[in-house]
Amino acid sequence: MRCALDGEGVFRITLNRPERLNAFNQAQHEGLIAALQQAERDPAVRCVVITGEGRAFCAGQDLQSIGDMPIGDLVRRYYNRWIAQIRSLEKPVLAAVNGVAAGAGVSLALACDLIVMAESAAFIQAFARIGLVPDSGASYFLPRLVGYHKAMELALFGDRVSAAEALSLGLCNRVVPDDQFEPAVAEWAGWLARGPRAVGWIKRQLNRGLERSLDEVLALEAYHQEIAAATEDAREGIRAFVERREPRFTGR
Ligand code: T3D
Repeated sequence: MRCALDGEGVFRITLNRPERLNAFNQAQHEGLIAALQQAERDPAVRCVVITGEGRAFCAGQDLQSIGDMPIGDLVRRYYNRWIAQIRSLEKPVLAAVNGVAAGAGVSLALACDLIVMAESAAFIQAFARIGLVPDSGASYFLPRLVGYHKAMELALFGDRVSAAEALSLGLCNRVVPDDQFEPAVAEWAGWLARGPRAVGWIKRQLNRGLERSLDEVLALEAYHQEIAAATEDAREGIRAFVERREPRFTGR
């Protein structure tokens, strides 16, 4: 796992086991959990990018070194933990899917708030192909994104979904030619890092919107609007609109 924070507040987490297509072993799980904790605690971090080293994003569980831990414990202790961390982190998390993602590697991307795919990247719901079931949130994310029947097709057949098809299915936000991938990721990440204090509340609202009743979401929106309106960034945003210029947000 490699982590780097740039001057704009973009914290880049790079899965770094390219010889195994960045498949998860215990050290990689622990590295990702620690990196996400660091992103949560450090106020200088304004946006997180998760990507893979080499030609793959992530091939899911390392099938050559599952270790001694019972699989249920492995899922509960590691996969469930970092999926929940990504969703509850009140900072935007961008998946930069540089290459193929399989199994829990797809779930890692789908748990993120925005997904940019390189044109040559692909998603594979590999679980059933090896006799396992979707985990790490795949059963939650997939039907919400593509509908029940398409989710069943993807989960049961495990076919390779190209980046272009992923885009048309709503499984990613954007597909970029391979030679423009890094600049496109940097542009989006920089824009997110320069966003207002309200970004974390927007993320919380949309997550609640997936699960809660309309009444509960309306109440949460009203509460967040109260505290968002009291931030320096909201004052700056309104001032910038009146003065016909771009706002300069500071995250306060
Ligand atoms: O089990 C539990 O603990 C529960 C949790 C489950 C979560 C899951 O993620 S289950 C799903 C696990 N993942 C897979 O089933 C995907 C396995 N990999 C593939 O199907 C293919 O590698 C890809 C479609 C991703 C890419 O294919 P290709 O042809 O581009 O590459 P390759 O030749 O298959 O792989 C390149 C190397 O990476 C190769 O090693 P080698 O021969 O060069 O030494 C291959 O063994 C290795 N590799 C790829 N994926 C994994 C892997 N090694 C270990 N684990 C992997 N998942």
